[in-house]
Amino acid sequence: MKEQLEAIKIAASKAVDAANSEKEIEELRVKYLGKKGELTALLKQMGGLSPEERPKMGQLVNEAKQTVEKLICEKSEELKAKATELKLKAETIDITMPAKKKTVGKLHPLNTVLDDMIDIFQSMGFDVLDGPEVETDHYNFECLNVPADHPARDMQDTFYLGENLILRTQTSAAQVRTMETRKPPIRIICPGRVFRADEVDATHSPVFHQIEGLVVDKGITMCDLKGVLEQFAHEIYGPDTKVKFRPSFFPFTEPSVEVDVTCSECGGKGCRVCKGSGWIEILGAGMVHPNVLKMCGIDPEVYSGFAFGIGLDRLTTTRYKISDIRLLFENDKRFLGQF
Ligand code: 2U9
Repeated sequence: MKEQLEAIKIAASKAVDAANSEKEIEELRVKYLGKKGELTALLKQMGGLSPEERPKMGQLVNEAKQTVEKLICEKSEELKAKATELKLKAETIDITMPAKKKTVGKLHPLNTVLDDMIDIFQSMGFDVLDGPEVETDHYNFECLNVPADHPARDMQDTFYLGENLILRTQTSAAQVRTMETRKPPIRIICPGRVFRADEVDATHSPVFHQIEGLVVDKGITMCDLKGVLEQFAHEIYGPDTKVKFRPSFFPFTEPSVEVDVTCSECGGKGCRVCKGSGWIEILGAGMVHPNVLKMCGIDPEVYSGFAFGIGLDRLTTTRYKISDIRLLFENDKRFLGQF
């Protein structure tokens, strides 16, 4: 039995030495120390020994068990340490490596200009409103006093989605909807995308952006229109900018005006940008036509109002000296990254 015990100890020591994984170590623990293990089997055989030999042999088997247990524990610790070392090596971070560059997004130039304009009008007490891009003929044309034979209603100029359904050609429809639901005083601006079936070139796009405004109350006059729009022009182009109101015509306003400011490029002397005139047109405006007020459920005998429309895209291209309006819609990151 003693020889058997020695043989088991030698075999166990060799096997533990050769083991290379936690799994193998576990298998050896079962093989030698488990309930059906080789050393446990030896203990069971001790029944056949004489009463004098039994305690001696029992002690030897227990010592062997402790030795094998110790070998297994040490090897297990060694393997665990090796595994941790390998894991740490694999996860090593080289802190001297240059960091990956993080790119930060920027506002689209149209949004920068729009934000500035919203700030200016909000500081004058205007609310900002939104409306649907798909509109009915009724809200886009009918309520705005645009007659049935007006060229804007032609398929060539407007995108028709159905007999009465169109892509809005101006944001005015949102203001019509507001007049139907809100009582004066009304002081709102409606920024948004509008659509016209234009040929695409450096200055025209079938999709562009407008910011329209509307003020309706008792006693609103052309003086209010001039005051608000002059203030706007001074805030956008600087306090020394001269502002000129030229008579014009729109079906939805009467009287109507177009507003020019002194060219910011040449200061009014005349240059390539203003085509020698010294002036740049920035917006159209006028007193809301009584027919429009009536169609929106507002009594023109009691209330009056003024409205204006500003093209956002041209304002943006002139501010940033962008030569082609199409660049605003292509979303080329090389272009947008410059602003
Ligand atoms: C209501 C009544 C009247 C909005 C107005 C203009 C004049 C105008 C152009 C500017 C450049 C369009 O984008 S553009 O091509 N707009 O000249 N817009 S008055 O008049 C309104 C709006 C709403 C209820």
